[in-house]
Amino acid sequence: MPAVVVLGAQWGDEGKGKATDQLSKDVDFAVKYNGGNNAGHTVVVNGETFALHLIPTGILSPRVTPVIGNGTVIDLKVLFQEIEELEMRGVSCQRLLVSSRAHLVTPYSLCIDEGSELLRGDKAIGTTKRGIGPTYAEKMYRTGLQVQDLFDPEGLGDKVTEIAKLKNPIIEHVYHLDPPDPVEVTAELLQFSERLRPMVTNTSLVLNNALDEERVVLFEGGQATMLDIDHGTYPYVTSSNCTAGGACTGTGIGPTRIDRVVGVMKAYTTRVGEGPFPTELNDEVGEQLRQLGGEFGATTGRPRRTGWFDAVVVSYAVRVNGLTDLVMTKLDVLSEYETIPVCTGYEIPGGRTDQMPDSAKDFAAARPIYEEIPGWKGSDIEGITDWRKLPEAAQKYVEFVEDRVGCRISVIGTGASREDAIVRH
Ligand code: 2SA
Ligand code: GDP
Ligand code: MG
Repeated sequence: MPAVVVLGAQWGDEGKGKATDQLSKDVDFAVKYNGGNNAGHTVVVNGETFALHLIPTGILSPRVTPVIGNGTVIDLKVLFQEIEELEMRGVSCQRLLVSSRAHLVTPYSLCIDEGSELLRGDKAIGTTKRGIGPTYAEKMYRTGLQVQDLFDPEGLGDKVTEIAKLKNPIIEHVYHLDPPDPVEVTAELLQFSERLRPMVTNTSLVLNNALDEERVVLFEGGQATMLDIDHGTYPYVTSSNCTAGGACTGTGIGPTRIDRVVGVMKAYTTRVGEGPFPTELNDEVGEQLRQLGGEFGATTGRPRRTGWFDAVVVSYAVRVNGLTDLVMTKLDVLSEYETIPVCTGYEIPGGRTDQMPDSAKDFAAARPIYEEIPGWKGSDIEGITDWRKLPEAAQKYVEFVEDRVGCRISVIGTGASREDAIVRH
């Protein structure tokens, strides 16, 4: 498997961190292709918990070279904090490479994320307030700052002044926040440039050369299919391409180089932030799932919304990403139920469907149609690593989901630790 993409098949927090960590033992390069420090990937190694944000999860495996690709947005202060924290815990960040074309999150973007969410009131997106959307907006508006700008102090100053000219009137008069001073912002950015310099390179060239030499490259998706700017539940999405295509545009490799696309999904569903969620449980069952699954944001600590597994969502993810395999995580969390509902279709204004509605209005109105699958209540499956040791009802649950989403489930998670998984294929 020279090039494999690992991405979220639902609304994020499916356990991509753990899934990529498990694959990392055979990997040479681990590449982040989208998003920034809105991401939170949790990996438990020998009882120690690591939460990765900007740095690829692959950093935890000594043989892996971690790469932050051009499709990402970087808050330098957060990046160096993360590096320091990892180094203090004995994880070396010496190997980290950063694309010279990645974009920089500035205090202007942080102010706009904060201000616009506040001003939008009940129409807010529920962002992580890490400046992600405004930084991608700057990129598309062609006034963004790239990593390489850090090595041209005069040019950087001019660019920051230009951003301040365009953004500060809005920050001050519309959002009523203190407008950042461009001279201070430039100085703050420049204070990181010499520390960053040894990591900065043409990562597209590095990765293409690595693939030419048949080295194994793993592309780590941030957020998820349903949060993708093009294919997600727009406007309740993040501002990057989380789907498989993003691995190409976000790193500078061609689609013909990708061999496998692995989607990670929970055995149920969660979402953090606003937006439609047909199988959401707004009752004590939802609260129980949240507690059993420990469903709280790995970056913001926000309680995640919870609901039953939605096969319409995941079969859509299979289609838009061209998934070759699925990883099902957190099957152990479902051990408390007599029967487990699985959504296999929706009632929408035009009738019944088992396809993701193309219209946002139809999706917002979708009512789930459930099939009840017998549970394995009373059997503790935590830590099981052998398929044959899973209770038959749990095997049937996995096979039912596999059939409804139309993609093989190659790995099943049975606990948070690195080794808690059943590998089937
Ligand atoms: P943003 O900040 O502009 O990307 O927010 C836009 C939407 O994207 C959602 N989003 C996420 N959803 C799930 N997990 C994410 N990472 C953290 C985690 C989230 C946290 O791992 O738990 O800690 O709250 C993530 N990042 C962005 C976000 O909720 C908005 O709906
Ligand atoms: P990511 O953003 O997709 O990497 O996922 P997060 O790390 O934000 O959230 C997933 C959570 O589930 C983390 O706390 C993981 O430690 C945990 N986790 C992953 N796989 C499993 C599993 O199979 N069982 C259990 N119980 N927890 C898991
Ligand atoms: Mg997460």
